[in-house]
Amino acid sequence: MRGFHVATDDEIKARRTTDIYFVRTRRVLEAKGKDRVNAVAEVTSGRIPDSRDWGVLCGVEEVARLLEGCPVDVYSMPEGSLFRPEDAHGVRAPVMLIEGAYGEFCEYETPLLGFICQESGVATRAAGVKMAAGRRPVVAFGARRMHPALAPALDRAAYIGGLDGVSTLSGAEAIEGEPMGTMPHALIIVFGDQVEAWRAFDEVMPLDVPRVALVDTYFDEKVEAIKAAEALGGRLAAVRLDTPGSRRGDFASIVREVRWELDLRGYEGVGIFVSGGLDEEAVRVLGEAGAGGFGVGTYVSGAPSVDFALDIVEVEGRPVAKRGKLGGKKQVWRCPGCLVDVVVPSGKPSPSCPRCGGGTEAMLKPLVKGGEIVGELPTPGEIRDRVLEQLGRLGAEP
Ligand code: PCP
Repeated sequence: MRGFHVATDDEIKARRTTDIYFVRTRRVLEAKGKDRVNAVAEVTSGRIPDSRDWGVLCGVEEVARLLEGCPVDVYSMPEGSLFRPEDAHGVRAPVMLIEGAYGEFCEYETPLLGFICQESGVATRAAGVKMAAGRRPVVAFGARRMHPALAPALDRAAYIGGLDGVSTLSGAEAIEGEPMGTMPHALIIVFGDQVEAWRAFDEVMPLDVPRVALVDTYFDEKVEAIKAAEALGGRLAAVRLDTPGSRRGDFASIVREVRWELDLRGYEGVGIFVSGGLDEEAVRVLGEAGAGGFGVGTYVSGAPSVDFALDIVEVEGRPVAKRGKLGGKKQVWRCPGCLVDVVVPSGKPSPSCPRCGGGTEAMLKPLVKGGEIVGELPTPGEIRDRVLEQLGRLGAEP
């Protein structure tokens, strides 16, 4: 009897989360002796949510694990690669290719797309938030808005996209880091007194836990922020504002006021951390108003998926395609400087960059060969660094 309504690793590997029409397709092909037909399929995106022209590819490691043991070859852009739906000439740019007997990988389409559609959606929104925050830290607070079974995956995607930390224990494990957080209103309400609660937190928590006092439970944020600074002095790292919507009004002005009053009293070293219903624009505006850190939940963990699709483009070496797609196996060549892509048929020479005339690099790299994982699977931290480096150049684009 299933405790929670989630598929296990074994069920996902056993294609129990596939769509029935793939099971029927395989049966028909087997019955007609066509399941061994060699096919090349490509994964492309239609559009990126939030009218962005770029996305962050996430979920590649899980695709490798999904197809491990399946006698196919997979080529993929590395996890954390920025991708665009089309190249510089408007040609759809594949982020992944699968090659083998179609009957072998037919039923993996659903879970494969599930991994990269949702996680790339989350990683892309996280990247947008991180670009808005700049150097100010952003922590993923969104696990409570999603099914808990997804907490490690969504926190990992948020971190890979550029967020600086995650709030759940399983998410922290997934990124090989420590969970981050402050204190909930519940702590203050149980104590019935802010100062008593802040002091108890300071007394009980190990020294490596930053003292971030929540300052919006009962009184005005300015008043509580000053109280917290006076109560904890030099041990107070920051105050958190999670002002309820009914009292939020002009949140930037509230942040500015708290900043002013703290500085006036010599607490320039006390940061201001804000959370609650934040999106990219709010992070940008509140950062300019003096906020030094952010907790972002729903906007990232509930990000819309990227609409990746998997399409067969070659059968037995012959180019094929449904309407709207281009036939034949392809390679995506990227100018490492300009991040501009050019798609050409596989086997053709590498083109020069249409923007700077410089050389280009092949983006679709071997990930799985005959069911064996051959591609590099970097750590989440290494992938995140790669994302931030690319975002830096994206931000610098003319
Ligand atoms: C929670 C947390 C963030 C919210 C949820 C998650 O607030 O502190 O503010 O972020 P989102 O709004 O971006 O989804 P509450 O549950 O109001 O408060 P508490 O911190 O006391 O749990």
